[in-house]
Amino acid sequence: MSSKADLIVGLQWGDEGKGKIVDHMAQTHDYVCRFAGGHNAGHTIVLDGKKYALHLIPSGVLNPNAKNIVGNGVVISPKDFIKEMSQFDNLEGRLFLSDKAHVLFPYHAMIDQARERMKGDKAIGTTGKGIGPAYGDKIARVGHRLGELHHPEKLADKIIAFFEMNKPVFDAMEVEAPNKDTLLAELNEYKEVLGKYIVDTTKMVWEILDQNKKVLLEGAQGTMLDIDHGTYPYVTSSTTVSAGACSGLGLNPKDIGKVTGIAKAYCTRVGNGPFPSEDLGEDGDILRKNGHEFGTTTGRPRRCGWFDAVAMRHAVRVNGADQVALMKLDVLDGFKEIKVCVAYEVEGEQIDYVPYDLEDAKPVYQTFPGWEKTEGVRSFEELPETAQSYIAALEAMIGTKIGIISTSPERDDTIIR
Ligand code: 2SA
Ligand code: MG
Repeated sequence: MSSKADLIVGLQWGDEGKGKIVDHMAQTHDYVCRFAGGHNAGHTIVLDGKKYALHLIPSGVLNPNAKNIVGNGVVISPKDFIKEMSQFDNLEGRLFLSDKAHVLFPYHAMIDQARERMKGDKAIGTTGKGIGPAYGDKIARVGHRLGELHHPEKLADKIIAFFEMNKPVFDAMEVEAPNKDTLLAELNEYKEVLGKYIVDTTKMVWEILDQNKKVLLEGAQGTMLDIDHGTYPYVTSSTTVSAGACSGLGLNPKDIGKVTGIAKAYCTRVGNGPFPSEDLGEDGDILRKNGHEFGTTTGRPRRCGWFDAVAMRHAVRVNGADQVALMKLDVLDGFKEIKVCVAYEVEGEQIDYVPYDLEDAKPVYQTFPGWEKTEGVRSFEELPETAQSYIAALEAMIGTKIGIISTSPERDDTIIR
C-alpha cells in the first residue's frame, strides 16, 4: 500500500500564515513539494537567529532530513531560483525540479509590468514577477519547459524565433528582444547551475509514495486567487486549490490524504479586486497594524477586513478541507465587537454562495462579542469564552472542523485540538 500525501492550501487571498504550519509539518515529513505558483509567493523563516526568504524552494529545505520537489505546475525563474538557492549549502540530492515545469524568463516580468501599466486603474495589482505571461505562454503552447535547459543552443533559437514572429506585439509593449549571445550565455549558466537538479519529478513522487514516505504538498497563494475559483480576473494564473496539487505534480486524487486549509481569523488581500468584507475604517487599520499586514515579496500594505464565512464555505468545499488551521486569532484581541460576513447582498437579494462576479456584493454581517487576550494561549480551554464561541460559530458556518488555532507567530503558541 502506498502512502497518501498531506496537503496544505490557502483558503483566502493568500498570506493566511501557511508558512507557520508548513514549517511545522515539514519537520516530520520526508518530502515537501510545491505544485503551483512561482516566485510571487513568499514567506520568511527565522531559524537560529538567521532569516531565510523562501519564494520557490519548498519549506522542507530548513529540515536537513527532508527532500524538496518543485513540481511541473510551478513556473520557475532560473535567475531568481539561483539567487534563492544561494542562501543554502548542499542542496544536491535534496532538491529536485520538474523537467516539465515552465521557465519564467525576464521578458515575462517585462510583459507583466507593461500590461499592468496599460490597464491603468483597472490593473490587477500583480506582483510584477511575470507569473501571468509565463502561464499564458504555457497554455498558449508557446512556453518552454525546464528540461529544455539541457540544450541551451536549441532553446535560444526557439526564443529568438518567437520574438521575431511576435515583433509588433513586443514593440507595442516596449519589450526588447533578447540578444542571442547574451541569451545563450544566460541559458548556459542556468544549465550549469540547475542542470543537475532537473529530473522527472512525476516518476519520483509516484516512487516515494510507493515507498511509504511521508509527503507534504505545499500550496501557494489562496483559493480566492485561483484562476477558476477565485475573483477572476483579479486572481493569479495558477490552480491554487487542491486539484492543482494533482495536476501540478502528476498525482491522482486517490494519492491525496489529509487536506488542511489555512485561514486567518480575519481577512486580507493584496492587489485589486473584490473584497466584500474589507474594512476601510479604523478597524481595518488596527488589523493591519496588529497583524503586521505587509507583503513579504513586495512590502505592499495589505487590505484588511473581517472573516468572510461565505467565501470560506466555498473554499472548504472546493478544496475538500478536512480541517482548518485558524491563524492569527490574537490579532483580534482587544476588539469590543468582531464582525463576520455571513451572506452577500447582490442586487437587493441576499445570497449565501460565491457568485461568478463579486464586484457588487455587499457584506451582511453578524456581530460577535470580543475578548481581551488570546495571545500565547496554548489550549482551547484556556481561551476566553467569547473566543471559544467565535470559533464554534465559524465551524458551524464553514462546515468543517477548526483543528489548529494559532495565537502568535511563535511555533509553540499553537492549539492542536
Ligand atoms: P500575480 O503576480 O500575477 O500572481 O498577481 C495576481 C494576483 O495574485 C495576488 N498574489 C498574492 N497575494 C498575496 N500574497 C502573495 N504573495 C506574496 C506574499 C505577496 C507580496 O506571500 O506575501 O509580497 O506582495 C501573492 N502573490 C500573488 C496579487 O496580489 C494579485 O492580486
Ligand atoms: Mg506570503
